[in-house]
Order: sequence, then C-alpha cells, then structure tokens
Amino acid sequence: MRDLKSWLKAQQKLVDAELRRQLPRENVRPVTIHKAMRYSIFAGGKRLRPILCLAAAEACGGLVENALAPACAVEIMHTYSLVHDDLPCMDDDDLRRGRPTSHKVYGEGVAVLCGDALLTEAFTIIAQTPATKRYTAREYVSELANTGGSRKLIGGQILDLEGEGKSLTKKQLIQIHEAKTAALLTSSLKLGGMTANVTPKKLEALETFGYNLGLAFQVIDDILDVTQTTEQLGKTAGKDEAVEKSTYPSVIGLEASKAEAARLTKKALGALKPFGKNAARLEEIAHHMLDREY
Ligand code: GRG
Repeated sequence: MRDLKSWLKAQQKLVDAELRRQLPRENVRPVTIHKAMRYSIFAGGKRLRPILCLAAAEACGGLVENALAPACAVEIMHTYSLVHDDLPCMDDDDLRRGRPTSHKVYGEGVAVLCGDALLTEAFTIIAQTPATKRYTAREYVSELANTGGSRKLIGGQILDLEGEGKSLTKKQLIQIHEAKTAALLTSSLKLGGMTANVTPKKLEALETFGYNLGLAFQVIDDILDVTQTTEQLGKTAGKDEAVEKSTYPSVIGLEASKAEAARLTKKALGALKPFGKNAARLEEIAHHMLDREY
C-alpha cells in the first residue's frame, strides 16, 4: 500500500481537480461571486472530509471516481460553514486557512452570498453522484441535507452561539461537537460508502466510526487552539478563550482532553472490524488525525 502522505497528496489533487472543474470559473458573470467562491475553496484546506469520503468508498470496494461528486459536495458545504462562521456576526475572524477571511477581502455582503452560493452548489454537485442498486440521488441528497440542516450543522452552531460566555458541562459540549463537527465527517464517510453500494450493516459501522472520529477531531481542534500558534493553524489561535467559549481543555483540562481524544479514536477504530483489511486506509487516517498539529 502506498504510504499515507503520498496517498493523501494524491487524493487532495484529485479532489482539487474535480472542484476546479465543477465550480463556475472566475470569469463567469457575475465575476465577484465566482471569484469569492474560488478564493475560499482554494485557500489550502486539509480536504479531510473529501478524503474520508474517498477512503470509505475504497474500504467498501467502490471506485474513487464514483465518489468524487459527494467528496466535492462535502468540502463545499464545509467551506460555506467556515465562510459564515468567520463573519462578524458569528465568530468574527480575520484569518482562515492562512489567508484573510472572505468578508475581509470581499466585504460582508459578498461573503454571506458566497456562503449561500457554495451551499447551493454542494447540492447541484451531489445530485450528479452515480446511482447504485441501493442508493440513488434521493438518498445522497437527503443525507447531505439532513447534515446541513437545523438538527445538525446549523443546530450545532446555534448551541455554540448560545453557549458563549457560559460555562458548559461536558454533556452540553458533546452535543455541540456532535452536531457542528461529527455530523459532516460522518456523512462524508457514509456518502463514500453509499457510492460503493455499502450494506446497511457496514453503513452503520461507518456511522459509528465517523461519530467517534468526529468527536475526537473536535477535541483535538480545541487542544490545538491552546497549544499552537496562529501561523501553525492558519487561523487565530487562542480564539476560544478570548470569546469565553467552553472547550474540552477548559472543561476537563488539557491532559484529560488528550486522553479523551485517544479514547475516542480507539473507539472509532473498533467500529471498523467488519471491513477487515479493507479498512487499513481509514485506520491510518484516524491515527494521522490524532497526531495532527494543525
Ligand atoms: C449558517 C452562519 C452559519 C454558519 C455555518 C456549521 C457552521 C454553520 C459553522 C461551523 C464551522 C466550524 C468552525 C465547525 C467546526 C469544525 C471544524 C473544527 C472546522 C475546521 O475544519 P478543518 O480543520 O479545516 O478540517 P480545513 O480548513 O483544513 O478544511
């Protein structure tokens, strides 16, 4: 098997090429919105969600090319959430993916519309996913819509907003992380599996893997916010404390947070048993995510 670093690079390239092909070009009128969409999409994200989508497709015996549409759709939905999350009325951030945020470059009105346009584009693209015996455009679109809606992403953001300045319990924190972070990671995996006609049992296994991996990912994100610099992260470090946001380190302490991330990762890995050796790449990604530094 190809080593993880070069495999990750290759998948990022594949996804970027497809995103370039799918998104309207910068010279398509009205040019401002298309420039803004491409600015945020090609700002150098890790492409974690599309990579999970492609790896899940492979683990289920599918073809990477059949999973490219949902892979792009989840990355586009994720990017929309970041553009809106950075707005002055939300987290009010100046830096994202190592660059000035969308509203800093294009102004607030364009940044709002850029997020809206990206979200809409995600559905145009996911509807192109090839059907299998078990799954058609209806299932792909529903999966993404449920995740993007008020019960998951938006709901998590609402809880997050309402929690600012309050000291939350671990249970409340988990509710936010489930909706805001774990849901889209889980959907990325499920959508990849669905393109490979995954069985209901394995789909459930992907869901358990994604849920625990997603929670671990957010715990690590909270840890990095206090241990890394703005340069390393490409976004403002120490932001959570500055806005009095409850995080894993603030609620249970830094060392306990590291142990929690490792525990959740182990639990995630346990869910991959039904895939046997085919899960090798997903396992590697889970270990890599636990060790990440940005
Ligand atoms: C509707 C106003 C409005 C906002 C969108 C879901 C959401 C709602 C906002 C949440 C955005 C957010 C910061 C989620 C947390 C998940 C997280 C840790 C994101 C960072 O993901 P990475 O590290 O980023 O994968 P890159 O830049 O590498 O893609």
